[in-house]
Amino acid sequence: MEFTKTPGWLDWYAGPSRPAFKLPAGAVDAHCHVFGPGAEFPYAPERKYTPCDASKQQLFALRDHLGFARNVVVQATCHGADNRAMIDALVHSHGMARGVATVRRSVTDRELQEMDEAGVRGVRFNFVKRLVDFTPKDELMEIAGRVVALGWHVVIYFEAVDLPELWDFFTALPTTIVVDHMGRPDVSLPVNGPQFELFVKFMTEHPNVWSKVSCPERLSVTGPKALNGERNAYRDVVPFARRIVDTFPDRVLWGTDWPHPNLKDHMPDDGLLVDFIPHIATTAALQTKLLVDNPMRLYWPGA
Ligand code: 0GY
Repeated sequence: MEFTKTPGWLDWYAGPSRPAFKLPAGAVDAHCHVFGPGAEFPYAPERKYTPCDASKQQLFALRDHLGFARNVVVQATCHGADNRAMIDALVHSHGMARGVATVRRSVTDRELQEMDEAGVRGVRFNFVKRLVDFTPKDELMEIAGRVVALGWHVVIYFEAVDLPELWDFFTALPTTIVVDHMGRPDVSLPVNGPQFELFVKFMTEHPNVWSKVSCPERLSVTGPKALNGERNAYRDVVPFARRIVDTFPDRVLWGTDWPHPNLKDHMPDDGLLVDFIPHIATTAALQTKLLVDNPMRLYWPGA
């Protein structure tokens, strides 16, 4: 099937620079996606955007270029609950990728079991209104109750202003919870202001909550511009991500978010994104937890 990309939507950045920061051996890119290719894995009819294709081969080439060993491929909303493209990437990764799926309550136990065998380890609940239509919370709770038996976790994606309303639902989930992109704080507000304090409280009071300290390119107001010619892009996001890494070093993950859906203003150089890491995880010990120990514990326990 032929698909036409949503107008204004930027293509992912071909030819990323080589990072100056050398990733620790065994580093995991714990948040990335594949898109299609649409001719092989059609985009979902209910999607809110049509991306440009971003194949598993291109994802694996980026992994090798940047120096990662493994990927966690997260189901993107443009594929709805049709997980075939993501699962195909897992199956062709030779065990070097795990997945996070989107499922509906109609999913069968057998389908969940097959996903588990392919390497799926979680489901994603998305509350970002521009990306998805509303799914009733009782349906999501029912799904969480089923996947807990498989040892899976729930990935949640929401915006900071919505955390108060979602709090009771999130804190009732029976699984480990992984928050995408620190719950999307407004980084023009103070890092110790009420909005981000609520997120810190969420993690402090609930030891089953983890956070991806990823996506500075989406959160940043100052943008990719570096100071003094250094590779220090997205500086306004640093205090937020650094606070989470320093406070919860054993419950943080990092990912590129390649191929960066829905970006219109600028498309990040993934090499520059990797160079963001030492600004938020400032010691070798923190970097190893963020990039190796934590994702391995969650996605490849015992490996
Ligand atoms: C991300 C962020 C976004 C999109 C999706 O599944 C998706 O379509 O997650 C976004 O637009 O903020 O993590 O990929």
